[in-house]
Amino acid sequence: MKDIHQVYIALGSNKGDRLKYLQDAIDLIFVEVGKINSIAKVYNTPAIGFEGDDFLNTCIAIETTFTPEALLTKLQAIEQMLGREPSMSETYESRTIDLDVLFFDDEVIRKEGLNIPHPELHKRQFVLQPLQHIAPKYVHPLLQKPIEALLHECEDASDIEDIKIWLKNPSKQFNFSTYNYIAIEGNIGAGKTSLAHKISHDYNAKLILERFADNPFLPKFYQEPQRYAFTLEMSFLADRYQQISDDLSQLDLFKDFLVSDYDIYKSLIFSKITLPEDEFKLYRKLFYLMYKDIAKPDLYVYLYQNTERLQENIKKRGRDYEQNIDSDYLEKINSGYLEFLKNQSELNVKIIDISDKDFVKHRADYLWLLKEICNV
Ligand code: PH2
Ligand code: MG
Ligand code: MG
Repeated sequence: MKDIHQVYIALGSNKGDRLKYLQDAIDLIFVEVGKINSIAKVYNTPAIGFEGDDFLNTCIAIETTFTPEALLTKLQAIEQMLGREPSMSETYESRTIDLDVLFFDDEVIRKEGLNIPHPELHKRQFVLQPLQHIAPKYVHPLLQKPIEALLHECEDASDIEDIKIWLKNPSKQFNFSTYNYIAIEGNIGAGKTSLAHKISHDYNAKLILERFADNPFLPKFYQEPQRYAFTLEMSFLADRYQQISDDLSQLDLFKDFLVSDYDIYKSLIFSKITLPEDEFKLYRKLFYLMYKDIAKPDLYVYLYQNTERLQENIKKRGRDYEQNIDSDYLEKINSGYLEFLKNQSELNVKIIDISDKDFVKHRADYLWLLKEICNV
């Protein structure tokens, strides 16, 4: 995954429906920029540095993969969307919304138009007060003091007031709390692992990943399918069985649910394609013996991707032994999955067509996918 940066942003509004502008800005940041980790209380504050109506101010902690420059550009675009007018003078003016980057990891950036940490933040109650609420121990990378100390020392004596109305975190619209165990399935190259990673990171789930990388039979199988199919399927089955039973028995108290990038049933789907009939029958007997005492996911997500895009993804990730997979083989696997899913009455299955989406590249596509997964 790309580098994830921890960023603090100050929000202010002193024009129009101030509270709504703050909420709209947070909602847009969530969609356009990244996950919102925390939102401070909202304070009513007198305008500092110019004559104007009182502000509402708050701060948020977010995560983003953007560079500081790209982040700044995005935030300016959001200010514009929310009716911020370009400033005509050197002095401050009233504004519907102001979004300032306070900190970007522990970086110090001093460039034309890009000043991080924000050069004034330690002099302003309207920044320090909300910031202290969400990040009291965060150490200012230049002043080398935690926010709580900066607030304590701050000479700005403005009269600021907690308005006791809370802003909402837009990530709450996705409700994963009804699930204990979500399995993400899909063809080779559909993006199962990327999605499982993102969900586990964003929603505090324990991640279970298929350990195919160290399966010594996989490269051999792609070279000589007939010879290695049975061995390969057996070793996958043994491994998946062991992993799933281990992971499901060691519940992690600090995680909210489990998310895996496979479901054990894939063993049967693949073996039906790779094994001759008689071997498949033997395999199936063993499979069901193991399958019956394994916990099933309470949500089974099948990511449908078309063959062309699967081939592109397989190229992109560049695993040597995967480079010559036939499109025919991929199509057989897809049909195998769909055939299996059609006959599942006990599993809660969601088939999601992602053939015109790229949830790794576009956050909007990722959020669309979360909505598909969570909407019951
Ligand atoms: N922002 C300013 C100048 N003055 N005063 C308050 N109370 N709140 C602000 O957000 C604020 C300000 C420049 O951005
Ligand atoms: Mg400002
Ligand atoms: Mg600004």
